[in-house]
Amino acid sequence: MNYKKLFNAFIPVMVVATLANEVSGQSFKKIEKGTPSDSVAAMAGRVVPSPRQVAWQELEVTCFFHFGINTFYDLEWGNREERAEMFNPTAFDANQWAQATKTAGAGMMLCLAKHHDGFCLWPTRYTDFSVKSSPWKNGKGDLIGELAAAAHTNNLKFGIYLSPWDIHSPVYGTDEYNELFKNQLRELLTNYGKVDEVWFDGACGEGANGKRQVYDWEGYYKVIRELQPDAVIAVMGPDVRWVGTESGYGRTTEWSVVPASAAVLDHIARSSQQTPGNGAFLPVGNMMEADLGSREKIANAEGLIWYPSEVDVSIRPGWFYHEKEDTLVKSPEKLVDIYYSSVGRNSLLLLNLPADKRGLIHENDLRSLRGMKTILDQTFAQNFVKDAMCTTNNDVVANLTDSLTQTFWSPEGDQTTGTLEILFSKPVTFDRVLLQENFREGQRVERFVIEAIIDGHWLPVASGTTIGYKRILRTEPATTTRLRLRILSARSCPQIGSFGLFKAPEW
Ligand code: FUL
Repeated sequence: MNYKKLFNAFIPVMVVATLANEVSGQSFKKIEKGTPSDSVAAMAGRVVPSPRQVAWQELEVTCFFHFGINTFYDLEWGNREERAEMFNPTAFDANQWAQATKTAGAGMMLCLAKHHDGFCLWPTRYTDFSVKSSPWKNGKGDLIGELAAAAHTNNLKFGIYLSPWDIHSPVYGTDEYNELFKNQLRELLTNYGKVDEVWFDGACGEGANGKRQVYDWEGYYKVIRELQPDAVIAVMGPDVRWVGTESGYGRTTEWSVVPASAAVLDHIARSSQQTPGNGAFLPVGNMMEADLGSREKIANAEGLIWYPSEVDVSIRPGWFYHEKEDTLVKSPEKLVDIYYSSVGRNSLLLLNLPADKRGLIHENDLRSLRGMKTILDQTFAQNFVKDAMCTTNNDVVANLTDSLTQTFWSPEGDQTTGTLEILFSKPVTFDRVLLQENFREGQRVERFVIEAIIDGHWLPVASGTTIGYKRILRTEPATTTRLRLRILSARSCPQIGSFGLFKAPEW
C-alpha cells in the first residue's frame, strides 16, 4: 500500500493556496540567502504552530475508521466491479464507534466518506454510487450524518477522509471532476456540524476512462478554509505531515519545523494581505527521509514552516475489515509500544479501527483497545515529580506538573543550555520519563540527558534529541532521591512545559 503514498512523499513542487484565518504570527519564516546556520537554527526555534495545529496536536490520539463498499467485498481497494446493492451493514451503530474512540483514549473520529472506489457514505447529490442506492435503511441512511452526530454528542471531534482518487466517477480526469470534488467537500463541510480534520491521501491513479486527474489542491483548500476554518488539512495538505510509514513508528528525532521553498513563502505573503501564516502549501522534498529538520537539513533552506507529523497505523494488518484478520488484531502491548513510538516521539497517533460487515468495531479490537488503555492509565496515574522539590525555585515543580505546557521552566538568562535539579524526600523508582516543550512558542531542544544520583554518583538514566510537543522515554527502573535534567543543546532558549517520572505496571 505504501507505494501510493510515494505520490506525496516525492512531491517535487509546491502546492499553494490562499487561505484566511491563520492567527499565529510565525508559522513560517523566510530565510535570506547566506544567513549563518546558527541564526537559521535560532529562527527555526521560533517558528510556531497555528492555533488549529495546536488544537490538533493536543488530541494526541485520534481514531481512523475504514468502512465502505470494500468491507462487503473483503477488499482493500475497489476494482470497479463493486455494486451499491452489496452495502448493507446489519447492525451499524455510530455510538459504538464513538465509545471505541473513547476506549482508545482518542479525541477525534476521522471517518471515511469516500475511498478510492468512489462509493459515498453520505447521500451526495453528485453521484448515485452511494448509500442511497444501497438496501441499507432502504437507501434513506446517512452514515456520515450518524457518525458526526455520535462524535459531537460524545464530545469528540469529527474529521473526514475524502479520497481525491476516484476510480468510479465517469468525469475523473477532467476539470469537471475538480468541481464535483469541491461540491462533495461542500456537502460534507456544510451539513454535518463542526469538522476538525480533512484527510487527503496522495494517491492519484487512473480513473475509469484511463485518465489521471490534475488535482486542484488550491481550490480544495479554499473550500475547506471557507467552510471549516478550524479544520487541519492532513497529508496532502498544509497543516499535518504524514510521518512517512504506516508501521506506527515515528522517528526518534522528529522536528515539527521543516524546510519550505521561497516560492511557496512568496506566494503566501502575496496572497494573504501580508498576514503571516495565511498560506497552504506542501514543503519540498521527500517526507520518507530519516532526517527532515536537523541543523544540516535546514542550513540552506529558503524558508521554514511548522509541519507536524501524524503516524497512521491500523489495529489490524489491513485498513478495511477482513474476517481472516480477526486473530491478527494488534495486542495491547503492541499498541502501547506504538503509543510510545508515536505520541512519545512528537507525533500524533491516528489509529485505524475497521468496522466489520455488521457495521461494528469487532470485539477483538475492543479488547485490545481496553488493554492498551488500562496499561497507559496505570502507567501515567502518578507523576513522581509532583512530590519533588526544586533546588532553585519551587514554582518550577508546579509549572512542570500542571496540565499546561504554557507554564514552563527555562535556563537562566536566555541560555540555550541549562540544568534543572529536583530532590525527593524519599526514594522514587521510575521507568518512564515524559517531557514537553511549550510548543506554542516553538520547538527548540536538540539534545538532553536525565541523570540521577545512584549509589552516590550522577549516572545517566535517559537521553534523547528532540522533545517538541511530547517525548516519552522508557528506561530501566531507576531509584533515586535526586535527579537532574540537563539540556545539552537547543536552537534558542528552551521552555520545558512538562516533566514527568512514572512507573509502568508489571504485565
Ligand atoms: C492509503 C490508502 O491507499 C489506503 O487504502 C488507506 O486508506 C490508507 C490510510 O491510505 O494510501
